[in-house]
Amino acid sequence: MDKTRLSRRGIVAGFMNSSAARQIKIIDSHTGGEPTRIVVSGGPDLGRGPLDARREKFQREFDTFRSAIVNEPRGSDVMVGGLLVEPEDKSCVAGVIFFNNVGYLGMCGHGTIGLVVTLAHMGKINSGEHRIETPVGVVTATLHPNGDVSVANVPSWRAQKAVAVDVPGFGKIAGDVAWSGNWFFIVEKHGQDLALTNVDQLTDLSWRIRQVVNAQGFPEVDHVELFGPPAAPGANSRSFVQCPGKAYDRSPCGTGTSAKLACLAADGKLAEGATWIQESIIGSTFSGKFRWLDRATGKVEPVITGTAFVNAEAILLLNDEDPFCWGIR
Ligand code: PYC
Repeated sequence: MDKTRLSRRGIVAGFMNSSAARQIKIIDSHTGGEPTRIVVSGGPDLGRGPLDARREKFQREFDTFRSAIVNEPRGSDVMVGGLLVEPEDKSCVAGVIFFNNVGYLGMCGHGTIGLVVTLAHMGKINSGEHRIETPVGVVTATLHPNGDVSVANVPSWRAQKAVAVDVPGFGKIAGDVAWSGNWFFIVEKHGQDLALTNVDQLTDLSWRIRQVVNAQGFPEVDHVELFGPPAAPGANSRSFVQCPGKAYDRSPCGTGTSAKLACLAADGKLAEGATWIQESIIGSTFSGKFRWLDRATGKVEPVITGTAFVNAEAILLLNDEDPFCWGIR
């Protein structure tokens, strides 16, 4: 019997024969409050080859699958998915392609921490160092004996300092453009209270910033990060990070913290190896530090450390006859 599809004949006495639907095995976790859904099996076959090419194939041929996994009614705007794939680089324990409610990510820091804890939960890795392949390069993750995970991210740098933009309704704002596996616009002076009670205003401001930054010669920037004073004891800074699909990151954002570290390094505001504690808008924290790769180009290797918890193992059922099977988009 073909168990990959459910036909009308599978509807018996008002309930569906769900065993006949396409089955997708997932493991969910959250890292500092930000969810990650790893697709363990049942995902599209993207073949072999470099992960950036496989990500393109994912987008070109299987984008409905992305939406089915992370969008409502199974997911939400804040959910980040990760498709587990065979790595091309055999020194890696896994390959992963991260995606969200609107598209694909180069790297995802909170997602990599979630992936590492997921792989440990599956019995695939023990504590120690593990290389993981992403579409933008290999990252090295360390699962510590206490369950924390450190991720040495891809080379990161500030591409442009103090880009001035005129934001409708908010006025002139300046920010830095930085790469850390995703492109960020990083703003220190914005006049906003970085509080959960102010999320609607922060969302509105960040979205407007992104539109003007994109129009002003940086079409690649799809994450906006606002920084301010911390609330958590011992933290250096608090942030609000807006993701490409307008949801805000509940974690301090691994690639966002990496981009911030690259800017701090470029400004000489943080010494190589010194610890930076980044707090999220909900009060969760990552610790970060960096190592210089090339002072001339400003390239650093950021390392971020955080904690994730596995909170679900499930089989998603994709039934073509469900009008919202492929997600609400
Ligand atoms: O942790 O890098 C991150 C991230 C990117 C988007 C959401 N989280």
